[in-house]
Amino acid sequence: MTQTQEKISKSEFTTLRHDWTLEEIEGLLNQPLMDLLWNAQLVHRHANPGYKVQLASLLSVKTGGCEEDCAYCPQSIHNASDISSQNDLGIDQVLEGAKAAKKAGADRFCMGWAWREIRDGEKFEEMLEMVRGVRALGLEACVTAGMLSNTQALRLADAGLTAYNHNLDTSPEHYGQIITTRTYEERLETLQRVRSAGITICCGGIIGMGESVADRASLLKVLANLTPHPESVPINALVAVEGTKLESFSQVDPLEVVRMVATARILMPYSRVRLSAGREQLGKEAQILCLLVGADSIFYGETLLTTSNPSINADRELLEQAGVEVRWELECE
Ligand code: SAM
Ligand code: DTB
Ligand code: SF4
Repeated sequence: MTQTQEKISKSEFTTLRHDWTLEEIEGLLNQPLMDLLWNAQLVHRHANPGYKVQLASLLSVKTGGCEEDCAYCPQSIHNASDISSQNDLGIDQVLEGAKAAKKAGADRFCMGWAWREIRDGEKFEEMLEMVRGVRALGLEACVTAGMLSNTQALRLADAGLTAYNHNLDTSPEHYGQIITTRTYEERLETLQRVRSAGITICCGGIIGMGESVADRASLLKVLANLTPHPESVPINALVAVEGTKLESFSQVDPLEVVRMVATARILMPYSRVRLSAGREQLGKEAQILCLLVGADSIFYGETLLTTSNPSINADRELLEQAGVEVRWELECE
């Protein structure tokens, strides 16, 4: 038995740790699949009894034209993706979207801005109003809009923002292959500002961008050693969009996503591990494995930001088949 397995089998499996080593995490990621699934399930069943799944809907408020050069992102001006120019959505449109998401059963409403960073002014005031409106509907509100200042974080907190999404995307070592216009350190500073303002952190990454298993372990190490752990951890599988620098990357093996989700669950027992982009390519069985071993949230609704996501009906069927509890009753109001 490896040292890691021994630790897990001693029913300390939901102890919160912030001192995971790279070797331990790689050991988990590389475990025989059956052992990893078993270990992750022990944690998942204990920390999240009932397999409840949070449904988070996404809406792109400001689409495309982003100055950052993220190699995977169709919204970057440095990529040649065909993002048809769209006007930014207004407060009413966003709140209509939030109402529809609530009616369809969503718990959280996430709003995205294709910005490198938040700038003060009319658009930020509108963002604050959107957050207030989403909260007034009784939904959790999440914003993803790039870097921010301390004052902006405090104003978002004051508006009632539940969570701020800012992903580390990959390991510190692989990061330079993917983004050159913003440093890893800047990302960590943004997360610290969000935390200091009292907003919960949604932070994860993407697999399938040419990284090694050691890179995946390294990303998970940074996440798991944040104190406290990020409250939400989105695990994205790359959606290789035409025109981006990663357009020719082949789809990641679904079992690699399962391994990443399972390991994230073991490392961060009480965080919400969100099975995020790339679900359409995963297939039903791999998604169910993810729900079994650690995913307790999905993005719900037919689009992510610019790419497609499984239909609401397909997700209802998936969750029903998996016997997973969700709150559909809202629809009947
Ligand atoms: N501009 C803000 C930022 O970068 O923080 C917010 C929006 S950005 C699109 C949010 C996250 O979506 C990225 O950090 C990345 O992890 C994920 N993402 C973007 N394009 C993706 C793709 N093609 N495949 C998988 N995940 C992607
Ligand atoms: C996250 O980690 N994934 C979501 C959300 N946070 C903002 C975004 C996925 C975007 C996938 C590509 C697109 O639709 O443009
Ligand atoms: Fe801009 Fe965010 Fe896309 Fe990077 S991931 S290009 S910051 S929208």
